[in-house]
Amino acid sequence: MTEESTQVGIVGAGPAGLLLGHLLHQHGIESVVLELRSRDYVEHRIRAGVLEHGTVELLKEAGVSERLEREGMEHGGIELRFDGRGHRIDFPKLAGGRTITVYGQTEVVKDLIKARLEFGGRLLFEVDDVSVHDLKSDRPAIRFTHEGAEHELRCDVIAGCDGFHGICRPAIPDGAIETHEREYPFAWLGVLAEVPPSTEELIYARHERGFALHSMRTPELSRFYIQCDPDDDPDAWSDQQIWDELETRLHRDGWTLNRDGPIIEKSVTPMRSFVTEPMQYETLFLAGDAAHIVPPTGAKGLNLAVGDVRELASGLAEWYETGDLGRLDTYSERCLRRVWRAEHFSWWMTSMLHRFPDENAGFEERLQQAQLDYVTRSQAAATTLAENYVGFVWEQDK
Ligand code: RFL
Ligand code: PHB
Repeated sequence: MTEESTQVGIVGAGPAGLLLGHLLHQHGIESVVLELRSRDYVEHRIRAGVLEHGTVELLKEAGVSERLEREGMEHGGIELRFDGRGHRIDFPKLAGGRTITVYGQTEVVKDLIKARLEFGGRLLFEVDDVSVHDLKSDRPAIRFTHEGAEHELRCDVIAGCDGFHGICRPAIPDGAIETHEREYPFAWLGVLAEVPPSTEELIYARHERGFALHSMRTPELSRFYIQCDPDDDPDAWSDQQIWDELETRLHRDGWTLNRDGPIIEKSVTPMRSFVTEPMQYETLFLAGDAAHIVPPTGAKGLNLAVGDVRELASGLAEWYETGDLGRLDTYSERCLRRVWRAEHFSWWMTSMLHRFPDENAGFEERLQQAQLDYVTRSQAAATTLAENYVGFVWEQDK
């Protein structure tokens, strides 16, 4: 077994792990990032597309925004579409001038991998049999195999950035953390299509057949989501069926859906809310999807992951620079306040826009209509949506 050491051992090269490694490097802290999948796989896994104002600012400060600034599409609002009509939520007007940027998570991941390799940071793809040990000691370890050889990496702390299905959270002993979970009785069929977007801004549509979302990646690539059954096989959805369903659910008088192009990717994503409390066990810190999941309706998952690692990097930097554990010790508390705000917002958006296969469906539907009516007519309600969508910031954090 090869023995190595570093300051921070990072499990997972998604946005959380890669950005943490980058921020630590900026503070002169060494890390090793270990990733289960291949580079090609993580660079092509299609996921989030909406970056909050604060996420964009952080990527700029971290010096990894060159392509984002060139190719990212800044949006000043979204459209809520229901009963065949559209209603715009104006972000800058309602949320203190702030906007969002549409830029694929895959692009963020590519930019972060490139930056890490440029500064010579260690990043191993296709590691296997990853396990964490001695979490209660001051030199915890990560064991793994890479290219057929066994390794042990000793660290000061371990960052569990290995997503919802990772190994870090399950390594925490029973009773040391609490989890809160809700599963929704529907899923999203996500589709990437080679057609120019039929809209300048994202459209969130509520329809009696279920929710639909029109998003985008580039001026030539559209991204769509359709509420579906969690057991649906994406391949059982024909292109024709997908386009017909989008056309029906996104219908608005005088608007046409550009459906003249191939669908190049489709997948089904389950919807859940999940929170781990606290997000730390001894020398193991959880960040991003390893610690919490939101349904994607609020576009919060990636942004929460970024918020966590910003907090973790500054806590670690303070500890290494001054020996003071104050900030690191309050990591979980600081994160969970932001996490629960996003959990509530994501649940609220999901509840307002989806069709619930429920025995109280009629009642639920009237409540949704009342809520949508309120959000699109009351400036106070629209402000709530806008300030959460662009990323809510507490007064003392400004
Ligand atoms: P990730 O991206 O899942 O990365 C975890 C990494 O860990 C690796 N891994 C391991 N590595 C080593 N050893 C092991 N044993 C390992 N087990 C796993 C995995 O291979 C992976 O590379 O988590 P991270 O970094 O916390 O990032 C979180 C985001 O990926 C996620 O929250 C977002 O994609 C959620 N999300 C959205 N978030 C937004 O902010 N805005 C959006 O518009 C948005 N849209 C979405 C979304 C998620 C979606 N899906 C597919 C769930 C739309 C969808 C459809
Ligand atoms: C996306 O473009 O992938 C996207 C946009 C908004 C969401 C979720 C996903 O709420």
